[in-house]
Amino acid sequence: MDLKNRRALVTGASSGIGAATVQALREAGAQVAAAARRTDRLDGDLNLTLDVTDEASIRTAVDAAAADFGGLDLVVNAAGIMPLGPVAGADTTIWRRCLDTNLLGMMLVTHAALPHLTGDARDIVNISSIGGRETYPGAAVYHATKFGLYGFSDALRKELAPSGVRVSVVEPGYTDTELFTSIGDPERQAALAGVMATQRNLAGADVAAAILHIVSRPPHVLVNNVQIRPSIQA
Ligand code: 8X3
Repeated sequence: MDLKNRRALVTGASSGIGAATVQALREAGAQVAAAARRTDRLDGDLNLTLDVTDEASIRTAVDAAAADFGGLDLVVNAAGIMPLGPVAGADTTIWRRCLDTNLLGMMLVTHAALPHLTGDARDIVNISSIGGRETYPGAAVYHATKFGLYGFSDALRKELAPSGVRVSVVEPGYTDTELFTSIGDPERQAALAGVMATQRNLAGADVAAAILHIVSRPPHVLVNNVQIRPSIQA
């Protein structure tokens, strides 16, 4: 797969699907700006500090990537957290953080990047989840963000189609990442980690391979959504 001449920005690039995507895109020849709060863990051609809950940080990072590469062709919104726990009695500050990270952060990164998407093949890939289509008790706020991501992306795809910018949503199931321990109720996290340890989950690289497939299609092919899950989650 040859992605030479593609200039990419990946958020959430310090771990999990974001980090695997940085690696896969670079191996395919793309120039990659890796962005996250934890810059010591980044491995891009360009490493940028980015807190997606902070609009000024978003504008600074996106503008820096575009300035360094002379524009952008591809944005992968992979920053995300998953609070676990019931709605009743929840710490609502965590709700705000989840909405700001998973939903508003993705929207603002996209907004900041759009004027810089100047190449011939241009893509926005938003990382959702099986949890953007199906729900489980104890993850209501996470589901709200991922259902919201789907709605935003679906409408944006129609808005941008005439301009040639493609918008795709990737919906992974259980993936071995830090997502499940990102925030929230430690007991539920431990229970989920226990379940995940007993089964063969996706690796970040499995999801990155789906992203590479999407962005390497010829311009007349638009992949709306890819749902990908471990076989045991069928
Ligand atoms: C989390 C994956 O399968 O629990 O985004 O919804 S799943």
